[in-house]
Amino acid sequence: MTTLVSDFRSDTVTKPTAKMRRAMAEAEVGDDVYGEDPTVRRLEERTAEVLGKEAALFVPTGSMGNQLSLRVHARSGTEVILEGRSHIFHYEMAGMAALSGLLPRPVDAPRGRMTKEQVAAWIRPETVYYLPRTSVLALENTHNFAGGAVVPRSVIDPLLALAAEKGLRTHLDGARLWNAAAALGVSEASLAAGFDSVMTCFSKGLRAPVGSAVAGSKAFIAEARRVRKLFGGGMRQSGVIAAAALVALEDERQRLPEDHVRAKKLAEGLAGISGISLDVMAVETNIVFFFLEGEWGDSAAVTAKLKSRGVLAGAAAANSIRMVTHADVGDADVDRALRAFSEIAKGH
Ligand code: TLP
Repeated sequence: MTTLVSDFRSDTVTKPTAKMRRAMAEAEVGDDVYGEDPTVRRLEERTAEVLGKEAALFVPTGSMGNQLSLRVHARSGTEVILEGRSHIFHYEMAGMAALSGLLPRPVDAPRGRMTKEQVAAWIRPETVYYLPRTSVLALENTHNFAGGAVVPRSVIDPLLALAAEKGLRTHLDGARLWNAAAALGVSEASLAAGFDSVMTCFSKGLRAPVGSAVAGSKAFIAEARRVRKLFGGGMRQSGVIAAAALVALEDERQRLPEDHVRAKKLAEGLAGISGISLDVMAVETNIVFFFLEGEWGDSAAVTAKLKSRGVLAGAAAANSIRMVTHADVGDADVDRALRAFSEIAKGH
């Protein structure tokens, strides 16, 4: 697909498909705060099934899903262990502190893969009464700011075993769990197994206009429903948006490998340009992170030059850029982006 602008800022920019729009127009709805929206109920049941959990709850955003999960799992004044570049830590407005009185304890892990030893070192000893308690261990899969890195079961299992041994609750930020499952060729349920709660988004690579879900035990979801209301997320005829999310869930997962192939192609092209530092092997899903060296200068200036060539990319830090592939960028957009980078590198 060739468009006027090639938008690689995020997979959140995807527009709903014609089928989603039709489903939205025709959705059977009711007041979901009264539990009367049949489309929301269908989405929740189907999501629980796909994630291998007892129940699920539709929430407006991934951030709300993460934050309400932490609120349900942890008492105020306790600590949450999570990866240092995780979305919950960096991009949710210090939500766990502001909304739930929780203190994050970040662990820096390459590729977002925390080890049992790293996490064990941050768990507070129950025997010392004057230390805060550790309540939750949170993982992210795929790990967005580790470049869409996949976290396999070989990394997850020892962490969940440690959490069980130490009595911690576990949460998975699976905003892009769909991409992790596609990249590994396994089911989403197999990657969600063992976590007390899982958040996932329909609004990213799956192209729904709005919406995420949390899943877990029936008891967890009953509490999560209360906290969703507390956080202002009780929605009314939300079947209108759940209808699009249902189409996303059924139709869009099989398409994700295409995005991964394009991300790889983009990464290979970029790695061949002088002054761009990028590990092509580390590109496992739809996110490409890279660093600019030498002559390139500031990433904000580079993204401005890209924009004037019809290519949108995200300046992730002073010298790094994030580009994300999705359904609304095709091969021609990748070519255009690579052409734009080559021109900028040559100083044209
Ligand atoms: N990620 C967005 C930005 O907020 C960075 C993006 O463009 O990638 N968990 C993960 C891993 C995420 O990447 C995101 C959104 C969220 C949670 C939050 O989802 P929303 O935006 O629905 O609150």
